[in-house]
Amino acid sequence: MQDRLQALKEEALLKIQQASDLKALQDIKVSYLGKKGPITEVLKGMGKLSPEERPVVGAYANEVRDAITSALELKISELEQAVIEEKLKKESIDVTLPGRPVRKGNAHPLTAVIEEIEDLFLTMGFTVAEGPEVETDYYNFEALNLPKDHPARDMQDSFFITEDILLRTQTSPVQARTMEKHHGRGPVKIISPGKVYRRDDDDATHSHQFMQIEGLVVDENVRLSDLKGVLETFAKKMFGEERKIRLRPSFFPFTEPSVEMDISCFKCGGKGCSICKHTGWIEILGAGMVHPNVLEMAGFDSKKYTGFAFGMGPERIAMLKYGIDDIRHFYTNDLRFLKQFKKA
Ligand code: 2NL
Repeated sequence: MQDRLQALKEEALLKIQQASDLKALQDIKVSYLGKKGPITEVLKGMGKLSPEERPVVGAYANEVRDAITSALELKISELEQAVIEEKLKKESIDVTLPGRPVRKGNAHPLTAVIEEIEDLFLTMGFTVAEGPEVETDYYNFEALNLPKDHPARDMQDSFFITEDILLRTQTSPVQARTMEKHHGRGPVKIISPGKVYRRDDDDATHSHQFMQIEGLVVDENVRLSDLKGVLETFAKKMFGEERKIRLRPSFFPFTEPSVEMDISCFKCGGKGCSICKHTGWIEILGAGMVHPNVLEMAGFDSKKYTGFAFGMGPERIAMLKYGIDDIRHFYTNDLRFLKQFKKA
């Protein structure tokens, strides 16, 4: 009986050794250790043995079963490990391969210029303020010292939606709204970039829709010299440290006094060329000291507070800076134009 068990053990261990998949091992398990398997058969026949032989054979039968069981378990885990390794090998990726190139776009030239100007004023302690493009007559005109029927309203021919609502003609309403929110307490120090609308026939230098950046500072003891200092810093940072500025008297209904600022020509340095129309100077922006009526209407005591404000057109600045000859290029989205402003 022991010989028979010994033979079964060797046969089973050999088959286990040779098995190449989990299914074959399962079959071996069933055929050797199952209820109808040879080992069970042997154990069933133990009744015929003498009482002395019985425990010896029983113990050996158990030993054979354990040996087969552990050989099966070992082989199963070997095969499972092999399956995992095979999978890992097949699915491995080469992390050193170069990736697929991502095509990078670039900011629209107007966006780039506006962000450059914003950054510049942020370094001088300004914050950026925004507001609605559809405005009331009050914020767009009246709060800025332009009562109904004031002749200066003609300077800004407008798109009215109703008698009282229009597309803003300037970003000044943002400044008026911001001042109101301060409830008569300074300081206010903001720039307001954004889209504005005026009734105009489109041509190389005019558009019915364009961008504007305005700035406003309101506090105690703000003077024209402060305006000059801030705008000179802006001109130098934007157009080169060697720029000179010049202020000429002008008129805006919301400022008094009002000025126009020129910069010395960055192309010819002041000698005269086609960019500066042979004057040596280029007009860049309008500015002035905030009109007392505007301060009072926004809730500021004009005896205590003074302020300066300015407004510029980013299109004009971008056209000068990059030598663009037609404002319509900014709005027609021709990729041959837009792609020229990719940064290196
Ligand atoms: C120009 C001129 C300017 C302002 C805008 C302003 C705003 C408030 C009060 C006073 Cl709330 N002024 N804005 C002042 C002077 C000039 O813009 O030529 N823009 C393109």
